[in-house]
Amino acid sequence: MTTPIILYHYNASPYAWKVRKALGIKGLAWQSVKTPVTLPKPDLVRMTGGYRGVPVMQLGADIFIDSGLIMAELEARWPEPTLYPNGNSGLPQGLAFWTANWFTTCFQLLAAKIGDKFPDDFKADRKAMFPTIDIDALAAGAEPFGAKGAQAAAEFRAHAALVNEQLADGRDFLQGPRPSRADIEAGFPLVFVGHVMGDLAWLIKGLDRLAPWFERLEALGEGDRADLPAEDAQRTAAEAMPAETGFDADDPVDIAPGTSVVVKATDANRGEVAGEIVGLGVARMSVRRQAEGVGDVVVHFPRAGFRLHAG
Ligand SMILES: N[C@@H](CCC(=O)N[C@@H](CS)C(=O)NCC(=O)O)C(=O)O
Repeated sequence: MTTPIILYHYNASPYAWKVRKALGIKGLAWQSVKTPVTLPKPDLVRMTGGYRGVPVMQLGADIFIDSGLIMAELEARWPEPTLYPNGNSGLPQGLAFWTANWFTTCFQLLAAKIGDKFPDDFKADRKAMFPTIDIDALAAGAEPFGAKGAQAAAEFRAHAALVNEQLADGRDFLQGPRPSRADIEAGFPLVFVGHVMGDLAWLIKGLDRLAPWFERLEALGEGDRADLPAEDAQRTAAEAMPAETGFDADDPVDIAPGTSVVVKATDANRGEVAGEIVGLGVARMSVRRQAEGVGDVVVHFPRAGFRLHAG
């Protein structure tokens, strides 16, 4: 029996949309464990040990953090149809770092438009997670020129124009006739504005290739979703053994297998995960920990964007 794919997420999460779109391109069946939008997220945190971001994937007793690492694991285990047609596998993964930058304009736009209506618990939660984004100033609208959020909108359009330009020769998807990771990365800021804010048209006015391209992307679906109670996901982990992990002795970080560590994201306060380092490689690091009521799990993190701290 193949290991079921379990995704911890919520529908409005654009980062989770990326993974759902990868599942759609691959036509995979998967199980959905819903998390709240703000803390507390007990079912998620029980498995991760403290990371509170979304999406997170569980395969047996292995827990994968971050949309990029999740898609890499999906590609490794279910290679066809590929997310990387024509051998384009390196830089399309790197696009995640570009579109994460583009995505900051989306949150700024949201705060500028409706930040004054954010529920208090949501605002406090996001302030704690993104201490560098001043939601109140954005909501108050300190713009020297134009309407509230005008400069975030202009910056959004500058990024979106790159996608429009890539589509200029009439191709269906960014790398040709087949959808790829590049489409997923470039699509997710549009998801936020389209799904969460509900008004994409004005922002992409004049960028005429974007709407039909985004419709093609949406038409790829999300694979075959079934809801799963969190307790069933926990039972799956309890009955499984974590996979073996490699340990690169030449890693720039000088650390012995089994050392106690704490792992944290570098871009925002997404929580800390404490455990014993059991895997280290150029693309990922893995920490073994005990999940309450479940037993041993191994939590996998990408190297880019996460750091090891003394445990
Ligand atoms: N680098 C992470 C970023 C994930 C992220 O920012 N997720 C948002 C949801 S779209 C989040 O964690 N929001 C706070 C939360 O859900 O608690 C990834 O690619 O998975």
